[in-house]
Amino acid sequence: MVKVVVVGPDSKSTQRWLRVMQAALPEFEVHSWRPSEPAVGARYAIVWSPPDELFQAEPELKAVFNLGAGVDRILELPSLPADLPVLRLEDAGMAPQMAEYVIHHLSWLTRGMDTYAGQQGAAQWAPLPAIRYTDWPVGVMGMGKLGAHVARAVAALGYPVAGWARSPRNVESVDVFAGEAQMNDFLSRTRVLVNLLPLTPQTTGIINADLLERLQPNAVIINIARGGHVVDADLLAALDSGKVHAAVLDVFNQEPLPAKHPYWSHPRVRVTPHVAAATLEEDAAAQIRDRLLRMERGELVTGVVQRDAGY
Ligand code: NDP
Ligand code: OXD
Repeated sequence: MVKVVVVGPDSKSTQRWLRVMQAALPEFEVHSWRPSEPAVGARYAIVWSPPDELFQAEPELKAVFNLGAGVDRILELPSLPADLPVLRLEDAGMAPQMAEYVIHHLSWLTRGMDTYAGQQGAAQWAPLPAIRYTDWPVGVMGMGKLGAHVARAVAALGYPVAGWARSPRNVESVDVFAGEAQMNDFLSRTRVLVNLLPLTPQTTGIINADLLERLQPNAVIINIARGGHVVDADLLAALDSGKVHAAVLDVFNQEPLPAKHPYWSHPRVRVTPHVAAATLEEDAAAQIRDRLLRMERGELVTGVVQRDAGY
């Protein structure tokens, strides 16, 4: 039987995914592995934030499956062989969660729910003027599996929506801008910036003072991709100067976010603990099972990371 090894960042996560994958892959011999345990001799690895030693212990691997969409934490491992195919989850139930997260926070701000929450405390009945969607142009950075879905969902509500990607593409109801050459046009029409880029050398620190300055006044930042996209000092300065009205942050340069970090207590920052879209066990297992079976039959699969591009 072909051997598969399951490896998480700690033994609790490893055991959870071991049970899920043993149930989903009855045709394979599925084992767990932790550093200091004997090697499994696996052909495939299914991982989330694995220790670097995995790739020294398991030299026979033919492919590694990431239990998430973002592969930044795997690609940075020094022992990951340069030619080992890395596969990531594509949507796998995360896109609807992302859309719900963005729409929740967006409409909280645009419909004045903060104001109504304050009014309730004072038993005040004071309707605000109706929303004008054109006052809230939304721009989504990253038009991949998650970004394109979020952009379409927000556009369906009536907000003007643009997207930004590396290469031009068609996304229904969304104006897509591409590359450095069109970045300024994208930013200058955007008030609510949603980040769904992968973390790569090109996108690290992309949400910095220069980018924030190019957005429309009273901007809103919704970062649901990676903390490494944001230069925290620049975002805090833009919040304090009023250039940025509010920030909704799900991901951070250091996770868990340190207790003393200014984001926790900033009156116009909302913090959530990296939950914008969780990996769903059944969807992830079904997607990985389908790809494993295809690979064993020698067929092509989607979701293979372009190592030179970093996503
Ligand atoms: P995809 O790989 O499907 O899409 C990436 C998009 O970003 C593509 O449109 C790509 O352009 C664009 N892009 C990449 N590099 C650049 C660049 N230098 N300039 C402009 N555009 C660029 O990723 P997903 O949609 O699946 O996931 C996006 C990210 O979401 C993940 O990498 C992960 O970090 C994050 N995530 C966060 C979660 C959370 O809970 N907070 C959960 C899941 C994912 P092109 O189309 O031209 O290739
Ligand atoms: C992912 C994540 O990349 O959960 O899937 O952050």
